[in-house]
Amino acid sequence: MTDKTLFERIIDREIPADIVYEDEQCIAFRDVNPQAPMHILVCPKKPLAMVSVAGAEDASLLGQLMLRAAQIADEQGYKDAFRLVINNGAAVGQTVFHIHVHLLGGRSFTWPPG
Ligand code: DGP
Repeated sequence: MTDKTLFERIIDREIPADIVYEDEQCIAFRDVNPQAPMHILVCPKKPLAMVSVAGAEDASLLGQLMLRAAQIADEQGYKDAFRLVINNGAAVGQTVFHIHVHLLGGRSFTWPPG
C-alpha cells in the first residue's frame, strides 16, 4: 500500500506519463483524458492537496505554477490563447488531491464555465 497520490507516483516515475516540463519545483504532463487539443497538468512536486490548504510559505511555489503554465503554453504554440483551471475540492470536481493547474488550449471555450 502507498499513501502517495497518483501525481506523486508520476513524479517518482512509478507510473508513466507524457511529461512535457520538469524542474526542481514543478512537473507538467499531458492529461490522460484530454478536454482540449492541449490539456496539460502543471503540478508542484510538493504534495499539497489543494490550494485552500496552501500557506503563505507556498506563495512563491503557487506563482511558479502560473509562470510555468504560461511558458509551456508558449512552447506548445498557444502563447496568448489558453485557459487555466484549478479545481479545489471534490464538490467542484477535484479528483486527484495534489494541486494541479489544468492548462487547456486549441479550441474555443465558453464562459461561464460549466
Ligand atoms: P481534477 O478533476 O481537477 O482533480 O483533475 C484530475 C485530472 O487528472 C483529470 O483531468 C484526469 C487526470 N488523470 C487522472 N489519472 C491520470 C493518470 O493516471 N495520468 C494522467 N496523465 N492524468 C490523469
